[in-house]
Amino acid sequence: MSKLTILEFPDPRLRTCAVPVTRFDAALSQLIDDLLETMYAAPGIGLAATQVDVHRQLLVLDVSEEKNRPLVLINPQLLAAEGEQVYQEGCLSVPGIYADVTRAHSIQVRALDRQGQAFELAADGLLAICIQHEMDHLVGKVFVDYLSVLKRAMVRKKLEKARRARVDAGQREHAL
Ligand code: GNR
Ligand code: NI
Repeated sequence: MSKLTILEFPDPRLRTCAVPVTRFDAALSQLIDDLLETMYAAPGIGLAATQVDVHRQLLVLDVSEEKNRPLVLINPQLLAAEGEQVYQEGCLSVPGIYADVTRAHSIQVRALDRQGQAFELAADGLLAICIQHEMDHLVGKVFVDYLSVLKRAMVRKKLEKARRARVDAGQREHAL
């Protein structure tokens, strides 16, 4: 198992559209385990392969309190969506930024598991939010895309400032 590096907005690679998974082999199983390890370590409640620069339709989730209910969705398809809910979202690819996003309240999804077996899942609440958030990543979408142009510009500025502060801290350390 190994922890993978998570891409950060506005990295253009986050805009890549993922292709379907076609091979259900040991390499895929390893990738799934690495995604889960990376998600739990972050810590996060979901992670899409796009975020670790692997552009295949694969995502992992765990919205349980005890962090013992891993879910794996491969080639997910939205079958139905109903209602609305607003939730303050965050993203491991947009660290330190939180904003309200409106999404469907309940969804029905069809996906494949790690063996390539099809299954259907009905979700509402946080699980539905998380699945929609991760499926967005697979088509190159990030939650800040739902914000106004002005708010998105503010997010960009805030992240750039944080990045500069990190670089400066690194250089000071280097000078010592
Ligand atoms: O860890 C995460 N928390 C979260 C909170 C509210 C709405 C969505 C999420 S997903 C996020 C992990 C992540 O970035 N997945 O892509
Ligand atoms: Ni995200």
